[in-house]
Amino acid sequence: MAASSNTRNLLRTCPLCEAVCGLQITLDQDDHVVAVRGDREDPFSRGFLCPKGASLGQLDEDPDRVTEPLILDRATGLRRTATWDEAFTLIAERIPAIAAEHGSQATAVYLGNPNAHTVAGALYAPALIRALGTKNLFSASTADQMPKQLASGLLFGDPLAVAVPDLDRTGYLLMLGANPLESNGSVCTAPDFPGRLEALRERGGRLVVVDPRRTRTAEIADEHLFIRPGSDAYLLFGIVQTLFAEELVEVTVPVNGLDEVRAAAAEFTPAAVQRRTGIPAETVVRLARELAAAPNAVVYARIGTCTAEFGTLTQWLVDVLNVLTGNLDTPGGAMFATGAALGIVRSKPFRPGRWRSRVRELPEAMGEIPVATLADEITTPGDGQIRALVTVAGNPVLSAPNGPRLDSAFAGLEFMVSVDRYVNETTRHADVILPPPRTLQSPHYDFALLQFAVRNYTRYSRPLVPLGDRPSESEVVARLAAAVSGQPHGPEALAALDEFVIAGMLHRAGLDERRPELQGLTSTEQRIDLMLRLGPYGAWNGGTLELNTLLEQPHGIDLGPLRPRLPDILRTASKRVELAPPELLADTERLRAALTAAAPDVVLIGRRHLRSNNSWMHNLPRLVSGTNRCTLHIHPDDVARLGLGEHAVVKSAAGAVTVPLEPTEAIMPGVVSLPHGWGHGGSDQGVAREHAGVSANILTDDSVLDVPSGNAVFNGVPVSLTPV
Ligand SMILES: Nc1nc2c(c(=O)[nH]1)N[C@H]1C(S)=C(S)[C@@H](COP(=O)(O)OP(=O)(O)OC[C@H]3O[C@@H](n4cnc5c(=O)[nH]c(N)nc54)[C@H](O)[C@@H]3O)O[C@H]1N2
Ligand SMILES: Nc1nc2c(c(=O)[nH]1)N[C@H]1C(S)=C(S)[C@@H](COP(=O)(O)OP(=O)(O)OC[C@H]3O[C@@H](n4cnc5c(=O)[nH]c(N)nc54)[C@H](O)[C@@H]3O)O[C@H]1N2
Ligand code: SF4
Ligand SMILES: [Mo]
Repeated sequence: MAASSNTRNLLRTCPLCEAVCGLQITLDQDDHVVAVRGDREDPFSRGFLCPKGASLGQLDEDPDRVTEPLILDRATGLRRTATWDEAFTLIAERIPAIAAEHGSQATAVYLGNPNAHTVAGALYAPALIRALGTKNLFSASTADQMPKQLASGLLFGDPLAVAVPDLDRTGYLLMLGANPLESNGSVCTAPDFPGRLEALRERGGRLVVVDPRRTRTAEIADEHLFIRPGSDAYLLFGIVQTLFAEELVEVTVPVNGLDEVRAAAAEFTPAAVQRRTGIPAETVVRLARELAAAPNAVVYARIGTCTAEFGTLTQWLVDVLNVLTGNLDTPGGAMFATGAALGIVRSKPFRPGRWRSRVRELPEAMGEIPVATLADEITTPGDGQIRALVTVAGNPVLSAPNGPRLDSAFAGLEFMVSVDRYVNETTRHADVILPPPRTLQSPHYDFALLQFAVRNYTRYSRPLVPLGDRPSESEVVARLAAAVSGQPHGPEALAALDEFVIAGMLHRAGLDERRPELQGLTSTEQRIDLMLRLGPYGAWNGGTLELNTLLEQPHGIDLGPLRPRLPDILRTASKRVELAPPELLADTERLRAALTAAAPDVVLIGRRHLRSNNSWMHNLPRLVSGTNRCTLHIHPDDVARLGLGEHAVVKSAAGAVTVPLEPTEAIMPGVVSLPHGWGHGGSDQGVAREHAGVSANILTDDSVLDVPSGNAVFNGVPVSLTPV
């Protein structure tokens, strides 16, 4: 549709999930969104759009969102609006004082998921962490993909070197614990994931889905295998064992540790693991043969297998299998993307566990401490107890295990700041809430997600709507960083920080004198320009890309299919893939011990729905309308066996909830599923409150972790069910 005289069509990347779809947004003369369509000329997303992307306009101007800084009066529990100066001045009074009295370890940061989708999160949150000078860094990563990053760090020497399935060229995809028909894909950036799976099948390829539920993705697969929650490492070990036993191993990349892997797998024969997984031994043997025989094949596993008791072992075995079948770093196998913007250049091999958390002595990974121990660090007295917390784009009360414990821990903080667009279950505890502007007022570049893309691609979007007199989110976070470290925290803090970063990058590249050549309207854009120029395709690195190239091609630029990256991408000391890292071999003991453990009668897992996104899209009537989504999926046999009615009380070691049941044969007997991100009873969001639901993280247990990564365990939680 052409824009009428009163409207205009603009282009922007969708920031709502990892699929990075190009959008064409129609705005009226007052900058309100009239329509959102998929951008057909985007070479990567080719017009794909999902219901969330279509709702971007309503989300952007949700009447319940926060538009001005809010300051909480703790005595009355009331919030008042404040000016930006007032808000930053209060922060500058409080946080440096707490750090001066109790040390910088008394401060902490929690970064939530949308930081992976904002320029502010990518470019300015690191400055905030540095400014606080604390090792108390927590994020949604330890409730999500940390096991994958830890395994990649140990295998390849770099936790950012994550191999993704080469979806468009593979002939065989074994997918575990992912449901891209609802999620649109994760740690595998692939707009129109459903269409790409369809294309795989159309070209004669095979899709096998392993999931305790027959999901929408399982429905379109050639084969679906039900698996007992938390047992994927056993299944993958069974396949590894078969490959060795049948001499099907064919390694095509330089590796160390092959013999150690063979020895570790020896006892996990398909027959030995079948009781634990529920998958017959002959199926495991067949999967091994199929993976070995396919001209190209790839194993991909996601959140269902990460947020589980053996998350890191599972993620490790995924790439072990990709290596053993000759499918790592080859077209149609598991490959590494080449993002256009210069990322973090690691010189030394990745090493986890450089320090431990204070209370539970959990190892750090990538500078982070597990979010599952955030409540411990706030509530346990002593030197280094967290007294001040900054959250940016996160809702850990609903997203972290044992959320109610965090809820009361946050209430006991001396001072809390949240950068967020809503007053929600987490930010209601904040002394100061600093809102980001509208999404359409923010620039967009996918620094992280394009490193995990199934095709090399780049796209930059300028803000579509002017900021007016309010700060960008980048400025908010830059000023916050200044305020917490006692620096001048006016608007000039943003350019000052950018100049500092740009000068450092230019200096390291030996290009100091080229500062005047950087382009862009803002200092943020000049940083992006520099990252593009120094990146793998960059004008200052033998290529042609710079910000202007991207501005001239607003639909995005296709940079071609994934290319082999080994050995350059390796940061291991040996410059080989370290197939048998000692940390992971050690953890196989835990797996071995659990092989014969008694299985709980019923276990809980999660699930996602296309119209929902974690905890923060439940305030849009068009996304929450229709049937209640916060129901417990349960097999009808279990309903009968346990004598349940329409509702049940679900109890775990951590807590109990009452939920409506949704009996379905699409879930295994002995497994129940509840989506997370609900439980908005105390929310300030009117629509979300009407569709409150209950939080799955009342049931999840913060004392149970994936040991190597410290990642939260959301799947395979033992529960009992009783009638209401
Ligand atoms: N039981 C269970 N728990 C889970 C999961 C599960 O599968 N099961 N999944 C886990 C996973 S994978 C994740 S990633 C985490 C997510 O954990 P979190 O990131 O803590 O939670 P979200 O619900 O994504 O909250 C995002 C917050 O960012 C705010 N926000 C949205 N856009 C912006 C923006 O542009 N700027 C700013 N400043 N704020 C913004 C929203 O209002 C909301 O408060 O949850 C985890 N928790
Ligand atoms: N619509 C929508 N899209 C989203 C999100 C959302 O909330 N809603 N969240 C975004 C985020 S933050 C993330 S991280 C991604 C996640 O993206 P995905 O990884 O695709 O997430 P899910 O759709 O939850 O699919 C996980 C699947 O794992 C299965 N599962 C549970 N336990 C096990 C197990 O032990 N073994 C196996 N093999 N399977 C298991 C579940 O039944 C479920 O079908 O989605 C992103 N996209
Ligand atoms: S799939 Fe993800 S990126 Fe694409 S329109 Fe939907 S929410 Fe946006
Ligand atoms: Mo996530």
